Amino acid sequence: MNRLTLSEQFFRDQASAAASGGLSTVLNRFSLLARMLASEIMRAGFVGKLGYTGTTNVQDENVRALDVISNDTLLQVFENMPMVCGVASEEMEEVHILPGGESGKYIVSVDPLDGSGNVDVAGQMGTIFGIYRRRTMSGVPTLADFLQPGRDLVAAGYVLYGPCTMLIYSAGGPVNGFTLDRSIGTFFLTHPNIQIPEGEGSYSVNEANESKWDDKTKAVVRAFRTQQTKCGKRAARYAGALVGDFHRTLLKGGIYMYPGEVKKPEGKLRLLYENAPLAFLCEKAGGAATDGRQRILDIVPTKLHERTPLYLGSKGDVREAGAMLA
Ligand code: FBP
Repeated sequence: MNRLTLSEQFFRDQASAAASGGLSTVLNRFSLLARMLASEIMRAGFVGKLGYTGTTNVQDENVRALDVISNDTLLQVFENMPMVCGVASEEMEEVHILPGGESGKYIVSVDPLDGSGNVDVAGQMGTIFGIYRRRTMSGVPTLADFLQPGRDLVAAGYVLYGPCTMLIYSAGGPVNGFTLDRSIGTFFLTHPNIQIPEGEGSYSVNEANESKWDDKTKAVVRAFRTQQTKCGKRAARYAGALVGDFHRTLLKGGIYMYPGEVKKPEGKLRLLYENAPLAFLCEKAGGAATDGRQRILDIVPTKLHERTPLYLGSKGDVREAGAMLA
């Protein structure tokens, strides 16, 4: 079967986005990063890279060897790449200015290895990325170049490392899914123009956190759990990796929730390189994404590692959750 390759699709998107030519090159770098990390994850068990480094990151989370490897690989892939001037990463406290990228017109925000807690149980993991045009014209990018709302994303996507490696992205048009043929190291189009189903699927939330939620949040989750929602019955599914839970929701429908807590109203997930890129994809696929009250894509970050609650998935599900939280 003559399947479209990822590179061919990038060029088509670049033409339709009237992009200057840099965008497809930047997207191709994420394809390279995906293939490199897929290989690292496959070998981690054999080369003793499953464990912790003994350090903590800016999120005050224990850092695993693969977290460091993923971030180092990200920086390698974008070094000496004149289209990109800077990188924001979950694993780095400050933005990373790329040497020689001063004239680059894009910045990237990345969660290099999402769901890294799954690494030693061979669970799903992922990489999440967003691509913005810088706001300043040239020179060293400023924080303002990174603190942009998701509605200004030029492109966003994620890589899913699971039984197969997939790359799903949108450059402003349809959401297209590509599957890696490891034998030749090429991604092929397998899921064209993904549209999130309505009225079916699963609800996905870590219910062990229930005692930390306020009453309205408890009521929302209880309604889904007891199949009392107006938007239809849902199965319970939770992979413990945002990319895996979102990918299932995108293809099968339903809702993913990471609510805020009474003592941590901002929740756990990060706006810039987790919530906004996935919200961008979710809306392009016909779904919705909020923090429980407002559209994720309208939230302007004030800090690089800002967190927000996250409700994303089928429009009807997210709307019903929002109505109960109001
Ligand atoms: P990182 O692994 O990139 O820190 O992402 C956070 C995350 O692992 C998500 O992938 C996942 O959805 C969530 O945390 C799981 O959190 P919890 O263990 O509290 O349910």
